[in-house]
Amino acid sequence: MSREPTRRARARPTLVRYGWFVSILEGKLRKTIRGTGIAALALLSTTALALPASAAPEPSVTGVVWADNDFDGVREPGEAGIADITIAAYRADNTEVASAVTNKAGHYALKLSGGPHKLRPKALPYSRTVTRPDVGDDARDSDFGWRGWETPTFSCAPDCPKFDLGLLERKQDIALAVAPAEVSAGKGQSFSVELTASNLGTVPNGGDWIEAGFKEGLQITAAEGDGWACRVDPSAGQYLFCRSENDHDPGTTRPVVRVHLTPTADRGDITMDFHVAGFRRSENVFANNTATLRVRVG
Ligand SMILES: [Ca+2]
Ligand SMILES: [Ca+2]
Ligand SMILES: [Ca+2]
Repeated sequence: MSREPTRRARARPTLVRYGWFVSILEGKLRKTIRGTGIAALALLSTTALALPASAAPEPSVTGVVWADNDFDGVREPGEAGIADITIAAYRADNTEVASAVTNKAGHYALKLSGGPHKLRPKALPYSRTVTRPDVGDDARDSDFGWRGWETPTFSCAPDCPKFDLGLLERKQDIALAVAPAEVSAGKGQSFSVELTASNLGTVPNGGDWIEAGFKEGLQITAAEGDGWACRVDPSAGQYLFCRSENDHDPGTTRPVVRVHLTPTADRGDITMDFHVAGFRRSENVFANNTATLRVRVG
């Protein structure tokens, strides 16, 4: 016969300890509920027996939602937590599996097991938006993406990751600049200028367009730029219309649009306004949405 202990024998010390643990629990419970009846005792004994099995805590995904006042994507001292923001967990097919509301300090905790999951704020007040994601130091940066406001997909096996979310004021602001802004040219003498659209706000744009109206004495002959689709049509109300559907993140500029022009007047002081606007929202209320070109002819 082998001298190796059998599987059952090896397991016995654990069972003995387990039995002792249950006995202690039941003893305490009996003291506590003395006189409350056999039925209650039986119920509580069952509860006590179940305790060791559920002793391992369920994994939680945690994080903090904070006010990223300086829009740098990381949390500094003085940037407070934000309460009452609902963070929800979703399966890949967008079925919601859990949600939690941030406390006074901005902290949330979602009990989750398995995966894959992703997190998303369930709704944000309209005045707020999500700060720039994943700028570096993961212990302090915001982890929810700009497109869709979602975290990467993750699994809680064995531990859940930590996801923080920086919020700031929603500000939509696209600026347009023209260079050079002043040109001197004779009749029939072609020249070109460059238009630059910048996102000065806190919200990524899905697309922008630039336009200019007809102006007596100054002809637009062509326009082009990387990622831009341009149309030049003097017979239309929009002399120039260029659109780009590439993403335009806050703090960045799009590739320039080069506009080719030719004076048709003998002489004069002509101004032409170019405007920029963003897709899917009105972006025509800011003064810097317009760039003015001045052409001295003659
Ligand atoms: Ca910050
Ligand atoms: Ca990160
Ligand atoms: Ca982080």
